[in-house]
Amino acid sequence: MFKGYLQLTNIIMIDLAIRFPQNPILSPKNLKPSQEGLEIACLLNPGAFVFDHKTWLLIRTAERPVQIEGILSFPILKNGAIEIIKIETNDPDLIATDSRVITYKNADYLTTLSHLRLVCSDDGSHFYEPEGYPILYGEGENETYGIEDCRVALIDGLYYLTYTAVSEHGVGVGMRTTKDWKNFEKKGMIMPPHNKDCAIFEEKIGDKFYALHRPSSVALGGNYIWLAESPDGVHWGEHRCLIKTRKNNWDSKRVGAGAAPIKTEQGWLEIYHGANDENQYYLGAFLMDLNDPSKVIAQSHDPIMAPLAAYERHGFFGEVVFTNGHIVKGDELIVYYGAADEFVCGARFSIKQILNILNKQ
Ligand code: MAN
Repeated sequence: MFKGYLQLTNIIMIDLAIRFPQNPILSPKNLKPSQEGLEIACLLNPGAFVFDHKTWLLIRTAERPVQIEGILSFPILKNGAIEIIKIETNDPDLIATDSRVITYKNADYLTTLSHLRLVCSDDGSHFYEPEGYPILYGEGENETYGIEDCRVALIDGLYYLTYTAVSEHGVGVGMRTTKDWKNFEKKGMIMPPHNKDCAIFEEKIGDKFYALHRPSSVALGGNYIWLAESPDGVHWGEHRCLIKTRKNNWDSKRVGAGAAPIKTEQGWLEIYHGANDENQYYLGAFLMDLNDPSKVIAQSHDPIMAPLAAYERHGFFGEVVFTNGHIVKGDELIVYYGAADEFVCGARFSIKQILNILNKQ
């Protein structure tokens, strides 16, 4: 049974997504763990880009040791090497109610350690691991709990990778750049904790770079989408709040940008995720002014995609559709997404159809 929004509306929902018939296009069993003793628990939330005439995905690959009854074990990075932490599941100091995160003796940990894996495809639906390209791992003290959910923006021949960098210090936005996907330049943490879901516009407006990002505020404020400007794509300022959560709606608890905004005649179209109080994740859309993206012109009232398919409802963390990667081909928007935090899937949308359902602000 669906919880929350879907139950409230009490209707059989359909959405605007035309799911790939071969979904999920990649599951944990399709790739090899990065080292012996680990298993891939989830393949999810791929960044997407075109390189060398192929479609590429940069997939969040979440690993953990093969679990043994009565013991919860998970990896962290220490001095570049993997260290396994083991806790007895009946330990009174352990809080493990969410499959993604645990609290032990007042410290928070992730149950899996994520790295980023490259796969490519000639047809956009059958992907394979190419030879000679690196796996991207967390590096340094801000990435000891892994790197996740990478957005890829191509600007003037340079790919900007913005990803979630996790460590005991918190969750922030890390950046690396590359031209050839073999050599990478590290730009460090560009937005400090708590921040994630950073999507850079693939074109400068005036002479400035723009990005959407999602700081979280615990007391005042919330999990809202903000806009920032930059002279060089690395250093960000002039932050402005654009999109807030909406009470009693599918995006009541948190919202966050998907991949780079899509340039249309009507404005910059952004696909975003929204989660409700039951932690169900949906996709929606909003439109920003072409010349001044701090002006939101329109937003979807209902989701454009809901976790309806079995592989979106059941998995590592069920009832989730989450995107941080897409490819645009004329009116066709191919959204790559993580389903139930466990599988990589694809869906097609018509950009015109999305624009048509947006409500003017
Ligand atoms: C949330 C979820 C997890 C993720 C952590 C850290 O708990 O999105 O999937 O691992 O944040 O980013």
